Amino acid sequence: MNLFSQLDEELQPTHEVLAEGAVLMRGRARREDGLLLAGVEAVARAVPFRQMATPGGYRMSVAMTSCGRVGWVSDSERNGYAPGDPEARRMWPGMPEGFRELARASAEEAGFKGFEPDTCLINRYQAGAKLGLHQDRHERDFRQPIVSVSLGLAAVFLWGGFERTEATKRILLEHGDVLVWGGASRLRFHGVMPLKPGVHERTGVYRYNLTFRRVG
Ligand code: MD6
Ligand code: FE
Repeated sequence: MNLFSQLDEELQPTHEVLAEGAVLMRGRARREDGLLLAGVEAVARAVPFRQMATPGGYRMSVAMTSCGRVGWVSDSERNGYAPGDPEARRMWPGMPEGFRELARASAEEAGFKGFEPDTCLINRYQAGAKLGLHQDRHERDFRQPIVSVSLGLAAVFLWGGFERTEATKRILLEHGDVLVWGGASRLRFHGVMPLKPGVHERTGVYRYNLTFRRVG
């Protein structure tokens, strides 16, 4: 290995194609982590994280908030996108500085040009929190990808197929990893295994996941 390829490896986040339309860019957002975490903090000051109820009558172990034109709302009656949090009686704040640009640039690097997210959902996990297998299908146009950014403690992501019962692959998502998925992979089932307890130097006992979407 010469000096240049060594430098190249350190500077270029790796692009790993998981399946058609799905690209994992390890470490892609690491150098922007300060900006992103400051943004998360600002959003949570406007509309605090909370563990929402599900239409099935459960309480999610993951706490959520959102920013952008719309955000995610779930309660015992319904779930979907809404302009604000009905419990906080607040509109979602705008996307913090740098969010939109990171999403747009990451999508483009993965082959999705012209991605203009209108929301960013923010998930906060603490030890034991998990997300069951699901598809993301409340957005209008499935030709638009989703850009997912992981911060803080690492989590095991379950990467499935197009039926809930299909076998899943396990992918470790670490601080700064960006996963862009769309195209043929857009409706794959996926989830997150219970978070292992730990302490991360940037986020303490939490893992955050930001998903940028174009809802409509
Ligand atoms: C998470 N992510 O990583 C949960 N959905 O905490 C998701 O559910 C997700 O990462 C759609 C696209 C990318 C994702
Ligand atoms: Fe999802």
